[in-house]
Amino acid sequence: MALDAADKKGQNPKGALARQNALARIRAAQGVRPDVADWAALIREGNREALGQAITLTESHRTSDLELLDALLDALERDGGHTESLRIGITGVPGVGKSTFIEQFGGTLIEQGHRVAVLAIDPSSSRTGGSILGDKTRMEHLSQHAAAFVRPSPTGTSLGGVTRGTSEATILCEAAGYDRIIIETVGVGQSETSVRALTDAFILLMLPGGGDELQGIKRGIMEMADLLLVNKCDSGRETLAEETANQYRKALHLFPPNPGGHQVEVLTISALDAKGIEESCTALEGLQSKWMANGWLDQQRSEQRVDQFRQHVQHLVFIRRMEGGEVSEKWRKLMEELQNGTIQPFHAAREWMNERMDSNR
Ligand SMILES: Nc1nc2c(ncn2[C@@H]2O[C@H](COP(=O)(O)OP(=O)(O)O)[C@@H](O)[C@H]2O)c(=O)[nH]1
Ligand SMILES: [Mg+2]
Repeated sequence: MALDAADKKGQNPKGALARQNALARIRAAQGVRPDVADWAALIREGNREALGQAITLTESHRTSDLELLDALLDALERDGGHTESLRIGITGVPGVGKSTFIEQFGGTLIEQGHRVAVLAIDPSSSRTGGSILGDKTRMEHLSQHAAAFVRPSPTGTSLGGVTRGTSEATILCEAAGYDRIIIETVGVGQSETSVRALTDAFILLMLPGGGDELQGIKRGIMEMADLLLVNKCDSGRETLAEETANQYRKALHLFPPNPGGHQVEVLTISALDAKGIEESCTALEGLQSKWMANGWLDQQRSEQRVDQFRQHVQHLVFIRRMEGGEVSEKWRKLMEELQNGTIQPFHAAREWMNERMDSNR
């Protein structure tokens, strides 16, 4: 940041020029391998464009991109200087106010001196061709802040799960000096479990009322949460919100003990009126210090690394075997048989795998 400011004032024209050249090389690097050391240095300096382009690699399935990503992560790793980060997952049904909350919460974290990266998993639907929830994932205010980096990432038809690459995007953001990484889930389907597996703390947002039916949120998701926030506690819903919070507090007593060894708190907030945001930050800080003291933060991350390794192996094996396969005669034949119902999906998959194993040998 300080470097950027100096550059803008023309105090460091030589450095600015070198960085501009490096960026131009990264931009132009189609087919040509950009200089990974330069790229890593730009990310370390907090250059947004360099970070953005690196995150784009995490969304790619091309072997050459993944090789580049690997080299980049390696260069960043060797640089050392890791920030003490907290990775925070935010979940809740669509419309509960996740994006609105992140705008406020992120703003408060910045006021407290943190640098905030938001990886919003944008539910751009392959069916509607656009985001179901409008433009909220852009987080207009937060994204304009110098200490924030907001990156919507398409879930679309992602091969290998909604969040493949999100763990690498997190590492890239941390290397760029962001110490609060917020990941917003789509709030539908599988994304909660995958985001939970990438984060230190998981926050569940709920609506006032209907507490006993768990509002379509599966019990399993409530069990994953470290902090519960009843949002929209405003516009005459205050009493209802408090009642709902109490119902959840009671329900939580029946849950198995949390592996982090903490009592899950339930707070009432209004993301719209910025009520209860500081309390949410305080609750989270409390969890972080508790987990640092009892070792849960390290233990959980260690388990997550092993878990991610397994997933990456599966994914890499999959794309290696698939390479070019979709255009083959065998693939077309199996597709036809599947569509006609003359072959069972499991059998077709096994036949495909066997053929690929032979041809890749
Ligand atoms: N009254 C009220 N409305 C809110 C609050 N938080 C969010 N909203 C509104 O709820 C709608 C959905 O919010 P959004 O943040 O996009 O929800 P998301 O789908 O969970 O990300 C928007 O129209 C928001 O303005 C709140 O605390 N109170
Ligand atoms: Mg949203």
